[in-house]
Amino acid sequence: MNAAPQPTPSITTLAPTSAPTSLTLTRPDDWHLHVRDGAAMAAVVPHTARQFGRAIIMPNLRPPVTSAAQAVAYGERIKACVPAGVTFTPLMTLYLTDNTPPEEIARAKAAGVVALKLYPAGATTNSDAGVTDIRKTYATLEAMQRAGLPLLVHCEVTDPSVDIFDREAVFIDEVMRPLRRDLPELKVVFEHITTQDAAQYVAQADAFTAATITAHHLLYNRNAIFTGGLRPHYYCLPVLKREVHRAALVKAATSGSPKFFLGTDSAPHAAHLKEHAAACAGCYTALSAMELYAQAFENAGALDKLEGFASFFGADFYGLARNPGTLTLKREAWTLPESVAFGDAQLKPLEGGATLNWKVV
Ligand code: OTD
Ligand code: ZN
Ligand code: ZN
Repeated sequence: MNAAPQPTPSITTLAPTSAPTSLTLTRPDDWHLHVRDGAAMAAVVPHTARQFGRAIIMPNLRPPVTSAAQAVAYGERIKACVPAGVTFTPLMTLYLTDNTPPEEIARAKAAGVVALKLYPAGATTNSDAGVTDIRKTYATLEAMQRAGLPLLVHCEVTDPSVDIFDREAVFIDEVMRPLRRDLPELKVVFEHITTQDAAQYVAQADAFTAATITAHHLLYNRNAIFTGGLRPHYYCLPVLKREVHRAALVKAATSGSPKFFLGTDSAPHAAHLKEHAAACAGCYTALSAMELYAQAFENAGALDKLEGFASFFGADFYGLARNPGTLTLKREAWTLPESVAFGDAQLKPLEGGATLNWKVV
């Protein structure tokens, strides 16, 4: 059934006069982040390190990060981009392929790698080396289950005959349910959920299954991509869905359930490759991540639920200590820059040029 057309949600609403003017949280973590490499990485890492104590670093470089040794080297390159005096720890992941040897899991665990990432081949940016059939990886997944290393999953089928708006829901039945049946004690994170189907699936699953939710999927429905012209900065994968799904994600994120936690999926691309006939997928939100989440939670009247979502539940699921220290946001109108330097290119943050209500102090 088609819902009535909905306006694109405006991210800012007027706060009631009784609303808090500042918000102090245990220092949050970002459980899903892309930082790229080289000069691009040097431009974006400080944005995340300013707000978050840790971030799970996605391994979809070219070539992908497939071994423990590559992950350790990449982690060192990231640490070299953290501004002096700032404490920030990148949490490294490996890119699962059809050929990841089960023996790599012990090496990964020993090297401090925290998870492996499953990209169905062709599902998103730099996923060509991804998994063609999950059953090919079962010996490695069994080693992960034994080692307690979580599997992070981009949950979309890639069959071109499946409508792009249905790919997540179809993945639940075709891949997720069999996976959960075959490896019930493998910790699995359903990354960047975008549908009511996924929110319900995760809410009803057992404690071995959790999900991350991005700020952009909480703030916008798919109308945002088509408002006043084609808007490539709102294009990401999995693509924004209709309003009923956005509302379900807000309900999940603000429910207080420890199965849902913060993962920005901030995915920087040079502006000229976003504003292109074949625009790259990905929204850059790291520059104002906590400000965007605070707005989404405030719009839902649930600022009191932000700390669990941003600072507690992810660490608890991964079996890591919660961060020491705090982060304070102030209610203060400020204008997000339209663009920032990105190596030799420019990077346009989502909502660049807009006025935000919350500001990280
Ligand atoms: N989605 N873009 C990217 C990754 C994510 O699926 C994702 O995790 C990217 O550019 O790396 C995007 O739209
Ligand atoms: Zn993904
Ligand atoms: Zn991602």
